[in-house]
Amino acid sequence: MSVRDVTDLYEEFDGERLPPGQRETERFPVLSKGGTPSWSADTWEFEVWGAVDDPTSFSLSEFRDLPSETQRQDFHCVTGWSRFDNEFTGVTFPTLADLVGVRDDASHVMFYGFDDYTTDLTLAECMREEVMFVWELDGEPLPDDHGGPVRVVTPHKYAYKGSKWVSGVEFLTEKELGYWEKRGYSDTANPWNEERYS
Ligand SMILES: Nc1nc2c(c(=O)[nH]1)N[C@H]1C(S)=C(S)[C@@H](COP(=O)(O)O)O[C@H]1N2
Ligand SMILES: [Mo]
Repeated sequence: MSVRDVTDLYEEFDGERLPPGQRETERFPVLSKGGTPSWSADTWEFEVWGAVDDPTSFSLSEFRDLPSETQRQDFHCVTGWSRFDNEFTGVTFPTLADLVGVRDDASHVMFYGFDDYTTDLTLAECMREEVMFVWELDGEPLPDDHGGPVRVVTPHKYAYKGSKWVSGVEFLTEKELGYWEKRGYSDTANPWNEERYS
């Protein structure tokens, strides 16, 4: 299976592979605002709504049947650790967006998690191949505490932009702030500019 390596995306941000103020860790720490929500494959549902032509909901098997790929990505947590070379398998944001048809008036996106998490990005920041909805890490099902069965990854941003336990995506016609963005974390979250707090 071929792996798309996007660990060089730091070049676009005129930075080093390890963003300023970060240290590399071999471990994969777990960071959640609360506990790990429980889920079942039978009732899991993912919804796409808002400024789209075809609002759609997916069962877990329908979602995993979407065209998928594996990418090698780095992961940067705003609290200061980075984990290199994670292999994530899933569907890219642009692929999902094409499927539902994004309306011309869509400008922003809100991601929702089953733990009542939310996080926002501009549509342009989402329409990148490395923004993915992933269900495998390093060839294994994504562990529950890392957001399984499906989470979002945003290697061009601090990792709070990637919702674990993702339950859906809303396309917005104006900006709204997510959980941490309302509580003082940066809305733009570029690790190479150290955009940690707003
Ligand atoms: N649904 C949800 N997603 C979330 C969080 C959360 O609490 N709930 N925490 C965020 C934060 S602050 C980080 S650093 C990463 C941590 O991912 P990890 O636990 O897999 O390391 O998930 C992000 N996504
Ligand atoms: Mo974080």
